[in-house]
Formats: sequence, C-alpha cells, structure tokens
Amino acid sequence: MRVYDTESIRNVGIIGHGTSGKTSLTSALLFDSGAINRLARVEDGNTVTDYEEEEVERKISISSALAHCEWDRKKINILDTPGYRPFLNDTRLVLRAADAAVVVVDAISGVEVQTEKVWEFAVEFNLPRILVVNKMDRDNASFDRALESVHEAFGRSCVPIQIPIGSEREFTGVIDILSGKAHRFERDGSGKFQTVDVPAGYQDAAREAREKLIEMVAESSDELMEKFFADGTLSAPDLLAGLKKSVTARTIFPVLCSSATLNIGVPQILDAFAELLPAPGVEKVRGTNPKTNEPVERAVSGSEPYAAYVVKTVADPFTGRISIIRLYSGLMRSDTTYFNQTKGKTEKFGPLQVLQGKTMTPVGEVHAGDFFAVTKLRETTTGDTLCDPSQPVVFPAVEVPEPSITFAIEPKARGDEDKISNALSRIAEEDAAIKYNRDPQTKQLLLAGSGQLHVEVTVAKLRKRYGVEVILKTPKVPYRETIRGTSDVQGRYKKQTGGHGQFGDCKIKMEPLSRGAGFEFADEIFGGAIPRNFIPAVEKGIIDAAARGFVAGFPVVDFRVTLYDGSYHPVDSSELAFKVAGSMAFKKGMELAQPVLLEPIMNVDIVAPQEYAGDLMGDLTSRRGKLQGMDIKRDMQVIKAQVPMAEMVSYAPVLTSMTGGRGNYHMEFSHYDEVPAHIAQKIIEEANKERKAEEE
Ligand SMILES: Nc1nc2c(ncn2[C@@H]2O[C@H](COP(=O)(O)OP(=O)(O)O)[C@@H](O)[C@H]2O)c(=O)[nH]1
Ligand SMILES: [Mg+2]
Repeated sequence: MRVYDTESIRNVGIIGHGTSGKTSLTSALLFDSGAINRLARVEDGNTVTDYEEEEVERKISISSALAHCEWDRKKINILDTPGYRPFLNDTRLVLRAADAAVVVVDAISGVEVQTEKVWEFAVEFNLPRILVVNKMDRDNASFDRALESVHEAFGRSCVPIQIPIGSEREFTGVIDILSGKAHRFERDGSGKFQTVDVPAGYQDAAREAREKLIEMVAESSDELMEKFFADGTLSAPDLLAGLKKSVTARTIFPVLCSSATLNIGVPQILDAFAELLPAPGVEKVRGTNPKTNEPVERAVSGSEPYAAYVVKTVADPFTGRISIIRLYSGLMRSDTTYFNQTKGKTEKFGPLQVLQGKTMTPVGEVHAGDFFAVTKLRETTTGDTLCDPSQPVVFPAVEVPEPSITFAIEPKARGDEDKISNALSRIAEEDAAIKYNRDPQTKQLLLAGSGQLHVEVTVAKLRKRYGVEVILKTPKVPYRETIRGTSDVQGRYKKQTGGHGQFGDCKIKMEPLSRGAGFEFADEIFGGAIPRNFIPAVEKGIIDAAARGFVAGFPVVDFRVTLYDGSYHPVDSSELAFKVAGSMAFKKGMELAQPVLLEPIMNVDIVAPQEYAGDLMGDLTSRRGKLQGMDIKRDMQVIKAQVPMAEMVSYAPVLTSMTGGRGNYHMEFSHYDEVPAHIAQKIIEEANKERKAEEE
C-alpha cells in the first residue's frame, strides 16, 4: 500500500438526493482509475460502497462508506453517502470530515428535497463543491433544465465547465469548456474516450460558456480582472489557476455532467478532483483546547503533533468495532499507543488499515490529511479526538438529532430480551441516531430513529447480524391517574384465622396536588392511635396501591394523603395488616375523590415550507393540538404547538405525505394534562380489556 503525503490527498464526499447515482458514480470513479477491475453496479449488489447486507438487498445506501483511488498521482478518498432522509444523519457525520463535496443532481428531476438538505450540510461545513448532473443518458434527461433548477436553488455561482454532447439515448460525451476539446465516449461502460474538436453545432454554445466562465473567474481577483480588461480574455493557465482559487474560496461551484452507469464523463470528473479541489493543508482546522477552552487552530501538516478525529464507527459482527479516522495533523503508525483526548484514556492501535468499502489493507503509517481505519479500539467512539496530550486539541463532534419516530419492540421468542439490549447497544455504536430505552411505566422496550425506514433497517440488522427477531408495535402511551376532589375515608382490615389474627385500621384524607408534584404523605397521628412502627406500613400500602392504579391500572400521581387517625390491636396488628389497611383506604379514597386520567402532552416543533402551514395547522387541531406560536425561519414556516402524545404516535408518515417529504418535526415531553372525559372512557375500556387479557 502506498503512503501519500498531505499535498497529494483529496477528500471528497459524494452527496445528493437518493437514487441520483452517487454509488454508481463512485463505482465508475473507482473503475476508471483502476482501483477496481470491473464496473460494479447497484443492481448487481456488488458495488464497493453499498456492501452491507441491507444495502445490497434494498439497493440503497444506508450508511456512508469510504473508498479510494489514485488519479494523477493523487490519492482521492471518496466518501459515498446516503441520500434518503432517514439516513442523512450519517451523511452529515462524514461530510464534516471531507474537504470538498460532489453534489450529484439527477438530470431528469433536477434539484430535489434532499439535494437541498445535503447542500445545507456542505454550507454548514463550508466545503468547496462540484456539481455533477448525472443520468444524462436517461429518457427525459435535460442538462439545461437541471442547471436551471440548480441556479434557482443554489444561485448563479454554479457554473458549467462542461457541455453535454447529446442527451438521453444520444448522450455520447462532454465538451470541456476549459480546454475547448470534446471527449467522445464508447457507450459500452468501458470509459474509453477520444478527444476531438468541438463538434459542429456545439461551437457557439462552447464559446458562450467559456466567455461566461472567464468573466466569472476574472471577477474573483483584481489581478485577473486587470488582465481580462487588458486582453479581453484570460489565458488558459490563468483561467485554470483562477478557477481553482475560486473553487477553494467557494465563490464558484463548477457544474459537470455524466452517465455513471454508461461510464461517460467520469474520467473528467476525476480530472476535476485532481485539478480543482484543494489539498487538505490549504486551510487550518479549528478545535478547542480542552484545558483552557480556548479555540485552537491546527495546520493540516506532518510537522504538527498528531491530532485525529473519529469520523464514524462500524459495528462489524465478525471484525468487531471498526473506527474510521481522519488524521488532521502529524503522523500515525501501526501498532502504537495513542491518546484519546475526549475520553482521557490511552488506546493501543493495531495495524492501520486503508479502506476500500469493506476491504481493509494494512498500511504502516498515515500522513496528515488522510483517512484510515483501525479495529478493536476499546474506549474510542464516533466524534472523539485523539491527540498528543502535550498539545491538546478537541475537534467539535457532530451532534446527533433527536429521533423523530418511536416504536415499541417485542421479541418474537420469549427470553430474547437480553440479546436485544446487547445487540442494540452494538448497533448504537455505529448509528448514534438510534435510541433505545425501557419505559419505566409501560415496561416496553422503545426503539426510536429518524424515520420508519431507519427503524425497519435496524430491526433487519437485529435479525441478520444478531439472530433476534422482534415485532414492531405502536408504543403504549404512559397515561397516569390523579384525583380532582378530596375524600376522607377509613381502611380497616380485620381477619380472624384460628390462632392469632390480623388487624389494621387507618383514617386518611386525600387531596389533589399540583401537576408534577408527585405523592406526599403527611403523618398526623398523635397520642399513639397507630403505633409509630406501623405508620410506614400504611404509607407503603398506599404507594403500592397507587402504582397499580385505580381507574385503568395507570400509576396515580399528584396527590397528598394525610394519615390522621386509626386503631390497633396489641396482638393481631402487624406491618402486613397496616399495609393492607392503607391500600383499602386508598381505594375507597380514590373512588370518592373524582379520579381522572392524565396524558403526556408534547411540545411539537414543525418546520415546513410556508405553503403547507394551513393544512398542517388544520391537522394539528384535529389532533387536539394547541398552537403556541408561528415563526418564519429562512423561508420556512415554524409551527410550535402542544399536542397529546397519543395523537402523535404515527405522525411522521403523515407529515411526510402532507409536505411531500419537505417537512420536519421534533417533539419532546412537556407536561401531563387531564384527558377529556369522552376520550378517557375509551382509554379506560381498552386498558381494562388489556389487563384482563394479561391476567388470563
Ligand atoms: N441510466 C442511468 N441510470 C443510473 C445512472 N446512475 C445511476 N443510475 C441508476 O439509478 C439507480 C440509483 O443509483 P445509485 O447509484 O444507487 O444512486 P444513489 O442513491 O445516489 O447512490 C440505480 O438503479 C442505478 O443503476 C446513470 O447515469 N444512468
Ligand atoms: Mg448510494
């Protein structure tokens, strides 16, 4: 394995809407550069970067993968990312560690919902960008239309540096605006092409495009502007150098075109990587000094102390934990101990590996700017920084969004609960967007993710990797019970069985407390009506009974019990007897104190294009939602509302279909509130039916 120095490395993230052709393009890039010896296809399930079982089966990218190739004596690290919304968390995770992005745009559909989303990521991480209009060979492909949608969405700084030769079935190559040459391809996937003069009929368009590009580049610096005014044009070297500068400065985003599956235009994309994208060292990286909390800048250079960032973790069922790491500064070697600054622990590294999808090849050392993988680290997880402790730095980790959909999962086979928890903790290592926990009240194991597909994929991983089958269910709503009124009752337990009997007797008052106050117990026994040692037993009896519920089996909360009188028997009284008396008093007291159901109310934030606001609010009203506020943020409507959790359990697919996938929402628990009587009746019937079924 060759080791590359910082200047000859390029790190690109391939991003775009799902099915725009990112994985196919990655495959073609690898093939044309000789990294692989056949043009693997998504359809055949043999691409380098869609290697996971679930990806092969569903023919979509679920998780980002790293591959690399050599072109023009440079090592191109390629991060192929998912484009489907539930998996964009992973896209954002790895894009943070790229130095540039290739935005793949579908030549038929143009810019789509997730194209805009991943573009935002690239803006967030301030990455230079190249756009590729792909699928130029497909029916209804149109470079001009796609470009128009690009201009509309991302502005005029997206400038073509190519013109397609033909379109749809006639797409045979690309005209390079910079060189003024045309590249005609075989349509057999071989990637072979001939460089010829611009064909007749394209000369005007090529000239116009070149003039446009020259103007844009000339505007990028005073020096070029002066040359442009003096000569009316720019020389080829000036144009190339100026373009490269503008790409690095993010003032120009070159647009290219291709057919990934016919392998047309792909070598020119590799040229663009090598010629136009910056090497890692061009800008310093920012982090924080963990000792002082001061910002630190670190040059991406071999002469700095080592500092690396853990981009991603893969939980491989055979190899174990694989950490994918980007080395920012310094040099790292195989079989060396390094310091994990985030965790404050040292880690023994085994061999450093170069990744080609799932294939690992050991490499002795890695230089600043490069990516590598290492297996079986003990403490290290995604987002950690490893660095020389004498010059500490921590790079900011990408925060994981809150899950948007929650399911309850149940094992198909009894006794698989432990297996599920173990397997889920493995999966959560590689996919931080998966959250799981047991609801203390309903006792259900809850699995939350970024969308239904995300949760389904996780369930499939559980089955295939860890051999546990689970059923997905709508989670139970953790209802509660409370009282609205007061009561004053007696609980008296008396039992005469043969020898010595049981006797306990207590008088209590019950009253409601404010929401969230929980349970209070006041002891107002004076003069020994109940001996001191039995008073905790009364309280315990009440607490136990309250946990089992009164109306429908939900825990009773927000009430106070005052124990003010009682009686005892010198022989028959016992802790047990007073416990029973307490629970009897509680039940009587509940009956007389107007018991009601409480339901969790969620704070819901919905973000969607403004045109959907009316529909969304109408829908929220039908879900018993209360509008809390409206706001406009960057052209998007933000709706804040409080909605009962019971009405939100299957909201994600509804929002997706109402907004054509352009809406997002986030919710979190706010408080408990009374369930309206007509709805409470149904919940009580359901719950009691369920309890009966369980008892039988
Ligand atoms: N005709 C044609 N099909 C393509 C092209 N690129 C990708 N596809 C097909 O489009 C589908 C999605 O491709 P894929 O690479 O998985 O897209 P991704 O989701 O962006 O990674 C697959 O069926 C590919 O064969 C292309 O340039 N031309
Ligand atoms: Mg893909």
